[in-house]
Amino acid sequence: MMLSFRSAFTLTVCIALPYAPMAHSTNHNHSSPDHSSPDHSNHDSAAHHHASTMTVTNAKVRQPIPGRTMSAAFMQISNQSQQDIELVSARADWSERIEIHTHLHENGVMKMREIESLPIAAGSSVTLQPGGLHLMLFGLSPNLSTRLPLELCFSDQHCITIEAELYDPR
Ligand SMILES: [Cu+2]
Repeated sequence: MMLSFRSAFTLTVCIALPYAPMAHSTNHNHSSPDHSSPDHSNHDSAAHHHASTMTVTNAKVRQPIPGRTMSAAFMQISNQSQQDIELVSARADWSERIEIHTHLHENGVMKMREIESLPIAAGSSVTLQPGGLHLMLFGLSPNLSTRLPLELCFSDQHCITIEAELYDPR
């Protein structure tokens, strides 16, 4: 168990490094809101208010094991717009770095992998949960409050700030 965890962590760091220095500034320059989806020009005003179309429920941060500075966050993200939107980054002042992770089975071993973005199809929702998709939290502050503001940024260049609840799984 420990062995597979360590190797997954090493793998994660290797994948993460190229992206780390530019996490926020250059990630999603390609999607300009002015002409992102010409095909919905006939639709009504909803397309111009992306921020309110992403809703997050049941956001939780797992209390780290004492002495550790790494943990994970879980939540359900719903996309109520008429276009596919991706979660591209997350940040918080109580965590040095946050990555989007998924779990994969490889040779019977569960491994974590960083993914560059998390697609959420129009009108659907995605659940981040233990053993599956999650936000990986690195460099956690030693004294976390029970309610943790967390900023999520999406491919339509909108960011929302939600509040995650600290919970103890043990
Ligand atoms: Cu992870």
